[in-house]
Amino acid sequence: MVMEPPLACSRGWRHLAEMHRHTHDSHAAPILFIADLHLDPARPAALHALAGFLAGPARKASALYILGDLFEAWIGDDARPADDPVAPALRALADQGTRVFLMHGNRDFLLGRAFAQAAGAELLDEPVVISIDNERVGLEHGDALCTDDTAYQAFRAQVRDPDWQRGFLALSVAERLEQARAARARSGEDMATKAEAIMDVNPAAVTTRFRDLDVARLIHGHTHRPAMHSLTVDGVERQRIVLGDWFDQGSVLTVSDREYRLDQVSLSG
Ligand code: LP5
Ligand code: MN
Repeated sequence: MVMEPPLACSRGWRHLAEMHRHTHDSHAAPILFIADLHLDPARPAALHALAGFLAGPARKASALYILGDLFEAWIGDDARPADDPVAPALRALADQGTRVFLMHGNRDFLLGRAFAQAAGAELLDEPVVISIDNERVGLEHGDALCTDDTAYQAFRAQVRDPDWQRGFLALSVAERLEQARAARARSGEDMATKAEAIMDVNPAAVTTRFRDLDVARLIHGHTHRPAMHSLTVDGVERQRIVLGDWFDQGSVLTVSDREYRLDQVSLSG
């Protein structure tokens, strides 16, 4: 008779296997994190800076984590431009030995397996827990932490629904572009009326996340407010690191020799 392993045990093994894929030693090689590049042909400076970063410092890293909003807008892998320079640049990095991980943001939640495969990258669900120097570290885009922004959270729930996504992806590219344009316009109007605090993370949501994931650090983007925050949760000192966007300059978090460093990257030259 074959005995089924108890559920908790099989979950445990899956969890261990997942952790193993994401176990890093920052003394061996740096681990890099970026987010919110909002790549768009209309802003070639960010694209150029990314290309330099991928062909330069990223090659010395063991892993590059891209925590959402790599693209300004993504309406489906089938609409990827034939001359897209991003996937080949990521693939070249992956091919020389840096593992590339890709997480969805609120602009590119429709990035799919076809893009990931072309980029030599692995798509990650969020939030995810990785291990760096034997410390648990949580990663997510950051939009889910903005719980005071109820209009956005309703929009998020809709567009993250698999049925909605299937319906949207079945539309023509022209129809999808039009809907994306309308959503951007509406979002811009709404944001102009929202208080800054509403568009930042909610402290209680942050506390809950630290508790649920049981992590020493949480790394995210989305708010475009780069910072390293210290906070205490359940009597334990923790750190929340917010990556910046790539509008006026780039933003890269490097973990090396146990040190966490948030640097700006020049977009010129
Ligand atoms: O992106 P950012 O940082 O500027 O603003 C976000 C929130 N806005 C969004 C909306 C996206 O920008 C829309 C573009 C998605 C790209 C293409 C995807 C595929 C198409 C989807 C088509 C429906 O994420 C903003 C937050 C802000 O961050 C800070 O956290 O406040 O949230 C909003 O502004 C949401 C609005 O308040 C409510 C929803 C508006 C959209 C309504 C849909 C209309 C579609 C019409 C189609 C016929
Ligand atoms: Mn975002």
